[in-house]
Amino acid sequence: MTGDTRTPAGPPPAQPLPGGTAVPVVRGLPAAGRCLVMGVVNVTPDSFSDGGDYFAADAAIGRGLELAAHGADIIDVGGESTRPGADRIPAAEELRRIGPVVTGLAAAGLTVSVDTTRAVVAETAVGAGAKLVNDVSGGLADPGMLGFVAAAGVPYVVMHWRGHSSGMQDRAQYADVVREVRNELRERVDAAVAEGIDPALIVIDPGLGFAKLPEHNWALLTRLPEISRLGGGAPFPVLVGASRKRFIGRLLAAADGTPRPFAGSDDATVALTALAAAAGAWCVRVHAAAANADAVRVAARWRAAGGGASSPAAAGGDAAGRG
Ligand code: PMM
Repeated sequence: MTGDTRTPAGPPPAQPLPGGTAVPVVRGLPAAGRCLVMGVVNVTPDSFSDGGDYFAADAAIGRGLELAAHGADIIDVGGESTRPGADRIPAAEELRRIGPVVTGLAAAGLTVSVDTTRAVVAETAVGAGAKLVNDVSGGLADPGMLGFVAAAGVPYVVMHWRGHSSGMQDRAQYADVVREVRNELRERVDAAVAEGIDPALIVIDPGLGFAKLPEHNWALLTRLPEISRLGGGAPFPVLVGASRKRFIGRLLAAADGTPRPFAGSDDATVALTALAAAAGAWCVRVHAAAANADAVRVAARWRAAGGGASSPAAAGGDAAGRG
């Protein structure tokens, strides 16, 4: 077991709420005193729920503006589909897809995140105004990624990942999913810090649906405070990406077992947003913003009134659960 790597910079500062609870603040990103909402713009022809809808740059920029108008605090722009089984695209194509969209949304004054595993794409996006690098591989896919992020000094999402989408579901094998995801995330955080990334700029993400079966996703969702501490120490901010994922469709399956299509899973996504935010999540990544923006406000008020886990730190390691 490795030690707490955040001692040089300490845990991320927290913003107090009326009830004594706190949500983490990440330097350079919005601080709202509540869980943030990240709206998704997939500039892809083949993403799971919205593939093809925003493939043209104008449509993607319009969608980003609409999500912001609906209450998204951050707009996450991605050019490569990560749905299970997806094949990779060349970096040049990924750059062609996201470049004008990041430029357009940043020029409009929005806080833009780039969803990429490639250093060259992250670098171009940050040059075009992106404020956050969201790397679903946690630095595993491209050996140049951690060095770039360290040099750029931008916030970085380290997601739990076990391999590219084409074969990842074969890797959904765990004896204790929470412990293993936590330990694997800690290894990636340690690697990021060793490359020079400021621990206060690191956000962690359990990677729902990435090398995970539904039962793995549910176990991770219910133990976010424990995951945020990576097994010990002060909590990292946690990003949760449950929106429209297949495990929700399976939960809501018809009587004959047919999974609910993603378009019918937005209400359940909102329910998960409220639960995750009440448990202390820093941000939720969602495809539809308005109802999720309401849900994070409900959760903030809930926490301020003393409901739910009081903070990730307070609840960490409480395996017995809370009543
Ligand atoms: N999920 C997808 C893409 N990017 N990024 C983070 N940090 N966390 C996630 O869970 C995540 C992600 C896949 O979802 P989509 O293709 O339906 O948008």
